[in-house]
Amino acid sequence: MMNRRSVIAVMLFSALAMTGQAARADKKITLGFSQIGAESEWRTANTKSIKEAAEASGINLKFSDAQQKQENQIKAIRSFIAQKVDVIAFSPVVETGWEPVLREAKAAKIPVILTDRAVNVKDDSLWVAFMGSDFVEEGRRAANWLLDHTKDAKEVNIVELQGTVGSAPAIDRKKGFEEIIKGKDKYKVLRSQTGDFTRAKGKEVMEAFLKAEGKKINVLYAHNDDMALGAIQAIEEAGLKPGKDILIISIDGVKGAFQAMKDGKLNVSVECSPLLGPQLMSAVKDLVAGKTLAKRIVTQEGVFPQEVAAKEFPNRKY
Ligand code: GYE
Repeated sequence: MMNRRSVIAVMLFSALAMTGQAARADKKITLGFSQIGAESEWRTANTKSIKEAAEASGINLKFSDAQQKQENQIKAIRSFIAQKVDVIAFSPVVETGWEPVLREAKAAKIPVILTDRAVNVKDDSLWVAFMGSDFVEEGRRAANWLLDHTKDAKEVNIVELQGTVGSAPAIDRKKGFEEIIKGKDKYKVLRSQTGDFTRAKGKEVMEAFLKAEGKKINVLYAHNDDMALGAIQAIEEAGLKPGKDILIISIDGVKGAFQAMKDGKLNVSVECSPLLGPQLMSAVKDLVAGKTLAKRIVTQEGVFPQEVAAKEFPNRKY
């Protein structure tokens, strides 16, 4: 049996604990987010989605732009740890090299959510959830479109513009595409090089492809729309017709790509949604409320060929 003193003590303690909880519920959640950069239309839309969703959900967002450098992302994450944010989220520019900083976050008991791109670390307990697209599947979708549209062709010579070296979307989009064309002899990848996901590099590398292979090229597979848009310029400057002389397949589904499809210069874009903001904010709130997140949260996406571009254009949100 408890004596009166301990009863009072227990009551006092619970009252204090309750005020503590109420105070915690009222306290604004702080989220540290390390973005890759502003390399593409996709990235710009992703940043906008995250900033708007944070604002709408009353989350205090500390946003940092790494200008496509891993070292800047590591610095940003370290500074979030020093500032004792509630949750850290980041879109890792490359897959490897994250263990030390993720261990520091874990030691500080700050949960880490990966958005858009995955990491390649042995210890999966270093991050709580990964939300984003299935890039291997996007690569397969791109190749399946090609198979469907080159049934009668005897020879299909492809050039590939890869994304950032070592990044999850570049590795996986290459893998998914190769998986589908593998063993089908008429499909040959003549050249494959990185265009770093930017328009300028996409143009530059396509110029080099054209110089080396000229009219042999039947297809361009670009790991994102921006590189395809840059390449379209290079193709036109070489006196060829993009979308006709060279079939062009890309990934993302940004407005610029829809415009190019409406103009007949791009043949298809496989959708990859950058609108991860709302999903991220609700995951952050769930985490702070003590809920367990699904380890893998996949985005729902489609494929948009040229024929539907004009009809879909007004519905596009990025
Ligand atoms: O496809 C590309 C961007 O990680 C899915 O990064 C993202 C990719 C996107 O720069 O345009």
